[in-house]
Amino acid sequence: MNMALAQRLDAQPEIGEFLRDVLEGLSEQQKTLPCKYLYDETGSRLFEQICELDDYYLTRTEATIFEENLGEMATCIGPEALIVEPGAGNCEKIQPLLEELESPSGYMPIDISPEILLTARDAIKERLPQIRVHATVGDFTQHSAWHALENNGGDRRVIFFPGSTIGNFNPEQARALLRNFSSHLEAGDGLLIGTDLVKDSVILERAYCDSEHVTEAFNKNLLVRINGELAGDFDPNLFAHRAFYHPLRQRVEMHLVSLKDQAVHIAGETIRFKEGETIHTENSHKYSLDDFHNLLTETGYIPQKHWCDGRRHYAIHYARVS
Ligand code: AVI
Repeated sequence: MNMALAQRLDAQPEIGEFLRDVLEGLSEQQKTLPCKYLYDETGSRLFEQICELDDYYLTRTEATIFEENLGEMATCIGPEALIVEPGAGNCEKIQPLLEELESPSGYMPIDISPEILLTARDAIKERLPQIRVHATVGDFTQHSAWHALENNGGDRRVIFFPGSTIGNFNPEQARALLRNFSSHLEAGDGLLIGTDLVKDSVILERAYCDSEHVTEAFNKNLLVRINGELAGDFDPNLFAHRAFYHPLRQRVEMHLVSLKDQAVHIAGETIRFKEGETIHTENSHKYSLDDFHNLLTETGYIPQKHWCDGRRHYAIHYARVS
């Protein structure tokens, strides 16, 4: 390992975790990189651009379902609920619902980034000064992030988890995450969650292999990030973006394909690629309505209602904790 990198690892332990995950993932038979690393500053900006693309129907469709059904959603949630949003980011999606709810008891965004969270908290306080905001910094996949809920005397809680984020967890992880959510709630508390539906593979593949090549830049940014943060020497031009729907696994897989036999160096380690070999960078699982209802039932919820768009591309589910 080179000296400069060793010093940075000492100063920034989170880079050590990134390096470990990268070297571990790239030493597997099927090379993989955890999709959470797609979201550095550039990756997050590219993801925002993806959400605006004509080909990426998810964000737009979900927003339409919210717009058309806010009243019914607010009725399902009921008065005086504390809304908890894991991975809240800029907290934009929740705002129309907060406005629609009858006297919500508060809003608790949980996010790993204190800067984004605090900016969002201030924006909500300005737009909705009557709402109590309890911003919580933490990784919602870790138990510690949920401590803030424990002292929340008696309020009914509703977890808000939009964006089909659940799709980026494999089925066992999704089951564990939904169980983790319900284990921090009580009977009668709720979950409002967005899921992308199984559909024609042409529509799915266009969404992840868009004609403006933004998803390609998003995927390849992972290599650029490794070069910048971990002293890597990937040539992104020697990898191609590939995204395809796997009908049996009901997921879109995103890969980076090596265009030739090549060796890449990361922090002094050599990683060899055969021509055509891939790095698997993300899964995006799609659920039928029945599959997702079963998953909710198995993880401690009673599905109450769901809303879809006219083309049945996307669904938002409300479920109560059993
Ligand atoms: C964040 N997540 C729900 C997106 C998805 O659709 O799986 C991430 C994404 N990857 C490529 N395009 C968008």
